[in-house]
Amino acid sequence: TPALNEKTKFGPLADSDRIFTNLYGRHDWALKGAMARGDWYKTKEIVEKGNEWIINEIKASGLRGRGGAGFPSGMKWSFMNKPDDGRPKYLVVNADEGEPGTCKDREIMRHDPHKLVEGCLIACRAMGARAAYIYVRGEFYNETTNLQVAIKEAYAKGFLGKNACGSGYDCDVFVHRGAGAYICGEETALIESLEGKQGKPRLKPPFPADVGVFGCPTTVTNVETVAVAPTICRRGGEWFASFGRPRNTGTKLFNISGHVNNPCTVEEEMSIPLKELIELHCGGVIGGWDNLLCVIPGGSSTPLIPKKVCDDVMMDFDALVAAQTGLGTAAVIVMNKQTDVVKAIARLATFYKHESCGQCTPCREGCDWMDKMMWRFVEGNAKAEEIDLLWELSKQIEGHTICALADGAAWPVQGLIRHFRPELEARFADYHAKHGDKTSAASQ
Ligand code: L3W
Ligand code: SF4
Repeated sequence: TPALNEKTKFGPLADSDRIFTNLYGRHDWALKGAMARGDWYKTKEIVEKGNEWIINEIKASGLRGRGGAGFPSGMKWSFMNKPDDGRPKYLVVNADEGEPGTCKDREIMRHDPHKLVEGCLIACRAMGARAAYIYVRGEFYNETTNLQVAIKEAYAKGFLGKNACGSGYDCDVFVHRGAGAYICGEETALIESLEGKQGKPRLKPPFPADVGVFGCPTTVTNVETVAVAPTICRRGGEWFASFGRPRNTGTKLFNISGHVNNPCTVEEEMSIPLKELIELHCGGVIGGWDNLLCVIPGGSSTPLIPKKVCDDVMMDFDALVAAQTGLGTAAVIVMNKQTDVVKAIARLATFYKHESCGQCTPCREGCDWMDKMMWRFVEGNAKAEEIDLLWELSKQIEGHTICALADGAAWPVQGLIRHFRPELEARFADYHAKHGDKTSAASQ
């Protein structure tokens, strides 16, 4: 373990407190290895305890959705506990991990698929669902294969299917592969896609808990959220809640990429300081902490934060919202001072423009305009007042569309303007000094 700096409050999470013990590929991901690590242990008893007991443990754990929104999981699962109206209920696991920088669910399916499969049974029991669909990103071919093997093993042992684990509860799990569209990670687009239609988001309400897949009550939830449920039920909600701080509890997978010496996916305690996360597990920033420029803390949709914020910020929902960003998927993208941050954000603008499904005018047209402006900003061929124009454009997009893709497109641009306005202005001045009196208008 590397030496910790004096600000350290946390230290590394003990191996005995890790849920994902196989993440680093040290063991057998198949059933034998999984059972040796504690998966499928006393699952029958958990399922027999019933929906209220499971939901109460999840509520006690303080678990919040790990897909980006951080919605309280116990509450979300309890939305399914309505009087039976004859419609079947479904669990849909969102494994369409497309958020740039994010690869935690991929690691779970690759190295710990049984945690997800067991989690499906427990979550289904909690919601009264008899079937779970795992919607996997199309590019995750090998992960889908592992998952399918794990499901097959679970059926062969009687852990799934009729009378799952001998509990008297019938439950099936199916895998469905996506076809590589980012928007299909949005829950209602995912539902449309699962139904065989184009992945275009639906208006909410009605929420999927009322009208979901095939018109039936559905909970769409992230891989990590489902995969931690068995351990929470075995060790108790209070155990999980003992990590982190109120409203921000538990352990959490973090993906750290970009300019660090050792990019990795690691499980840590929620609320760990960002600096400590990077120094403990990634061998620090390339060129040292003082060479840090900024960090995108939660996948590409979350606005960047500059070094002075990174110095002290904790990695949790509330701390990052207070820092005008978000925990998102906890995919930390580190940029050091050798980065052209304007170009990095322009690259993201192109991504969102490409992935917009085109239903909403502010998203379809706005993402295109943001992309055009951002690439002119990269060149420097713009006027200082256009920074305010871009800000205004991003505000016209944010909150005015069917789904959160458009917000996710607007926020990175806003983060850049919020923290790097002087750099943008200097870039424009430099461009005009080199190219004489040409203005941006001439290049449009
Ligand atoms: C019933 C109500 N259900 C809310 C449910 C709702 C959903 C969940 C959270 O966006 C964010 C987005 C991305 N009755 C309900 C209700 N629900 N009120 O609760 O809903 P919501 O609308 O807060 O969020 P969302 O639509 O799930 C997700 C951000 O995540 N993000 C995305 C990352 C991408 C990935 C990936 O690639 N895996 O996760 C990153 O920041 O911007 O803000 O289930 O139905 N009254
Ligand atoms: Fe489609 Fe964008 Fe509207 Fe979402 S916000 S529904 S991606 S056009």
